[in-house]
Amino acid sequence: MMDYSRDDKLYKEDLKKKIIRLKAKRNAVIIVHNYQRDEIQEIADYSGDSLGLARAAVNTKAEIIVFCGVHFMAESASILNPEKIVLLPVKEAGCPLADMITVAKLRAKKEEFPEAAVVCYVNSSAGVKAESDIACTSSNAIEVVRSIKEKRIIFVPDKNLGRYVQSHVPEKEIILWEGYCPTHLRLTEEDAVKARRNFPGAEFIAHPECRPEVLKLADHICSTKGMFDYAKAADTKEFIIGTESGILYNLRKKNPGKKFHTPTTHLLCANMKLTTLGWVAYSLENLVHKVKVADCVKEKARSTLERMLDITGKTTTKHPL
Ligand code: CIZ
Repeated sequence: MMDYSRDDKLYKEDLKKKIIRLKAKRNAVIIVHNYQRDEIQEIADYSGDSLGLARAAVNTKAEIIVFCGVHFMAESASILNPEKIVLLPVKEAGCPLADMITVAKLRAKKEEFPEAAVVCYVNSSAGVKAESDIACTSSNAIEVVRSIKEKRIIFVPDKNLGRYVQSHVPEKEIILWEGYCPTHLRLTEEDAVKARRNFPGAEFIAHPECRPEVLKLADHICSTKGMFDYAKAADTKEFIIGTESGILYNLRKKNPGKKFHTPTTHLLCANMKLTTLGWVAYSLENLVHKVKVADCVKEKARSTLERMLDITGKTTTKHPL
């Protein structure tokens, strides 16, 4: 039995070897969100945004999916793969944005606007998905909203993403929800101005969950997947990245000739950082924590996710170990 409280380099190497052994024994796959710790990115079979990871979960032949991310993501993987075991290594890894909406409050809003369609950002619970017509991620939100026949749309729960989508789809009337991502909100206009001053040759790429005054200062606004595509294709050699700083690991790895800066050291999601190598090994060894979705919402939430998957392209990146 390993002492999971240790944190030295040799111990981490031992843990990685143990994870590889356990993965083979369990026929498991490790899928990792872009915002996870560097040490977790290093053991990823697949890394990406929630849309890419949802697709990876659907396509894998493995029997067990170890989902290194937060609860709503693992829940989506489980909904889309009812026959597979989905493990979330740290059961407390939640999402404050997803917690800013409840099923009861969404039902009340639907009663207020009965003619409106409901689009839910994937950062929401299975219950909220079950009450919605279609899901979206930040990489396909505009495409999803454009695809809807209704003119009025209740967009939940991120108001900054909703506002950003509205600016691209003026023909729709978007009713915003008062939710936000506390990590992205921590990036202030002052931080962005300072970063632009400190790195005058860099392009500033911001995530649509950022404040509108920050988005006004950006050269380019996109999802994490969009950030990988943009950084790779651009002639520019230096970038300021306005999203959770875990993304810097793979941006740097995939673009060795380019420089990436965080505009502030505060862009850390505490929930994303809960997952460690120790927890992944523990999770595989003890088959915990199994993510289960209540039968009463599973089917409805699945249709909401599948409607999104049906209209958007393939986005997963494979990282062989
Ligand atoms: O969709 C995701 O995974 C999130 C939370 C952000 C992004 O832009 O990828």
